[in-house]
Amino acid sequence: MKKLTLVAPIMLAIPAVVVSSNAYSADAKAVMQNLAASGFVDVVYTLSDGTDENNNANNESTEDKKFNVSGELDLESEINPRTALRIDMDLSTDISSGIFEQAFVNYAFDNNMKLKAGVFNNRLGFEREDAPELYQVTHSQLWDIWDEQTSLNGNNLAGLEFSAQVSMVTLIAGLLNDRNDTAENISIKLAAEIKPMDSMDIVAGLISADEGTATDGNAGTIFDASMSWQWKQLVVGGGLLTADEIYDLGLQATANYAFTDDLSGTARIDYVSYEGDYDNTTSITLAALFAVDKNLYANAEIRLMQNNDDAGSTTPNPYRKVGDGSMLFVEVLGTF
Ligand SMILES: [Ca+2]
Ligand SMILES: [Ca+2]
Ligand SMILES: [Ca+2]
Ligand SMILES: [Ca+2]
Repeated sequence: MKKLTLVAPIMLAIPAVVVSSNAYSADAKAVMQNLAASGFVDVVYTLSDGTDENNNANNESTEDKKFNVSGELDLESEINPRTALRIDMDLSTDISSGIFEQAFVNYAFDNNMKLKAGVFNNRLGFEREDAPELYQVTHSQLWDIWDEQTSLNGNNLAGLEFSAQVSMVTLIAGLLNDRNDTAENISIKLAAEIKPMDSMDIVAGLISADEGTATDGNAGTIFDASMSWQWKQLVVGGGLLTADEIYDLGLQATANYAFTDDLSGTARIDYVSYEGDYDNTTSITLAALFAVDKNLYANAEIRLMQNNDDAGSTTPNPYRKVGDGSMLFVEVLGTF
């Protein structure tokens, strides 16, 4: 689901070791020799008609006419043919900067059985974590629900994930820290990735969590199923999500068409219905992605959002992921 193929990470220049050869073990040397660095810088300019979610007490948009800059520095190393390490650091100017997005050890028992330990991306859901992996600028409401229902930065999990591949099916079982970081609780993940053909991916599964009280914002166990399918220059895909509490049903569909090697267009619709008398929320996105140069991309998105609390509730929907209006995003993305 990468929006454009990213080049292989460049090798990090490692200064020559001048101390005695005993200073590093053979394993540590191998780690350094196999170290690869990659990352990105993401600049987004936002225009809002003033009715988005990010309004202050005077009902003015706090995102309107603002530049938002974030980035990431990733390191990856293969210690030996069976074992790989990866660290992704999220960087920005706010308090979530310098925090692990991912930090894990991946051990392969053989070609088909693997164990991952640490902090890592949640593979459930259609959309991936980072800007270079998205066709448009914003994440869908379904990804935003996963983000909110995981206490770590983004849609990420901490613990162990064991996977076993049998033919076209990979089964995944995870023993995780509680998704909401509730004391003395754990979360269990059960999922399957199915690849019926090269051009198609299907992922379905659940992550358990304690639903807590009716008002704590914890949605409990979430079930998610998504698929993507590529046919020539067209990629279509989408997903659905449901939870014990709060979210009755989330739906999302995306289509991306590559007009040329450098230019693609994307249309996305998402929809969420909620428990109780809150109205559903819908958004429609149209986006264009242009490769300006190698490793340099420009993206523009207009997002139309509907959130009309008219189902009889006098309190605004506290769980909604979009406002009621329209926003325009222009993005410059550099990768290395
Ligand atoms: Ca990342
Ligand atoms: Ca990230
Ligand atoms: Ca999160
Ligand atoms: Ca709850």
